[in-house]
Amino acid sequence: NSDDVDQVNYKTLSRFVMANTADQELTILMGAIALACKATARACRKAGIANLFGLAGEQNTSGDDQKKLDVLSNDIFVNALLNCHACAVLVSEENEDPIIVPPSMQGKYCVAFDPLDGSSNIDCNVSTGTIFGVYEKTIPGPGTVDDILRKGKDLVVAGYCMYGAATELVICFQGRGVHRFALDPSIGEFIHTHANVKFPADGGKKIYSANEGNSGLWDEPCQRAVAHFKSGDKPYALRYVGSMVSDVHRTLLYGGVFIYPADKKSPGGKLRVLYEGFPMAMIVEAAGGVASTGLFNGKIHRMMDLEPKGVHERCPVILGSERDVNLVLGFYDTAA
Ligand code: AHM
Ligand code: MG
Repeated sequence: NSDDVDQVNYKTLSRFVMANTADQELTILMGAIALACKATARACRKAGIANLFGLAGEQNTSGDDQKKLDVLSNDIFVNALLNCHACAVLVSEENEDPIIVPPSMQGKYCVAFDPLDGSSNIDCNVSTGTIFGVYEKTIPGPGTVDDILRKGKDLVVAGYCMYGAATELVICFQGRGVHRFALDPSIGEFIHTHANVKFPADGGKKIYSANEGNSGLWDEPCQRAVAHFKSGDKPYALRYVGSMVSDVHRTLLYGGVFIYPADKKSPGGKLRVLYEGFPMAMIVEAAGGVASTGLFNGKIHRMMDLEPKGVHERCPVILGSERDVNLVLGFYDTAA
């Protein structure tokens, strides 16, 4: 039976990667990312026992207090990526400056990542995740920041790993198809569970996901969109974890819309273009959804077309099923 087949014929991540690229360096890089995800998953699972909850006593680039697990997961990712010899430039949410890989260890890929996203959920054992985007270097010579300040549509790989009830890795190669892998802890391997994931065809469940506590500070179209979701006899459900990976993952599988708009406190939005916006935008579009910024710097942008000028730049985020993202964007058209 199929269970027996599954126990002799493992559809591992490395097997999938080898079948989807002839580039051995990319295969090695994906191995390093998978290793770092597994090590981070283990750290999250053991955090209570290993005294890993709480603050590390430092602040990151945004002035946020760093948690012990933020620091540990960042060290895990930086070490794995440096030592796989496949990278030239690394950008992490937790490091103010890009890390330029020394020539003796340099490869041709550049990785932007948020090692442990969803900081506010770390200490109460709610799902967190890693988000990453991989570019291939196009300019010859040592790595520079220009190798990674690129549009989202140039990504070679977009992915996230969710540290939830199960550890799940979702990846997309060059916008082609979205694939889900679940960590089988008994063999320590990511196993391919779902190919070519798509949003539910009809837009799926009617769910909106936003930190509505900030709604008084949003622009008027977002306020009206959410008022619309709540109106009538069959209002939308509100679901908001507060970890982007979990909120986007649910949106992808069930449908609906995730919004983190600009607000009066943060006029550029909260989420980061390179390692939050772009990878999620590529995955969402490849799954048949829409990823937009809403009105941002005078115009509504397809998120993947943004051209970041700084590695920690932010943007507003409206993403999800075509039905619901277009519904939100429609309120910009009708704005006076
Ligand atoms: P972080 O990188 O400091 O964890 O912030 C990003 C997180 C996202 O995961 C999530 O979508 C958002 O911040 C939640 O923000 P808020 O707490 O303002 O709702
Ligand atoms: Mg983050």
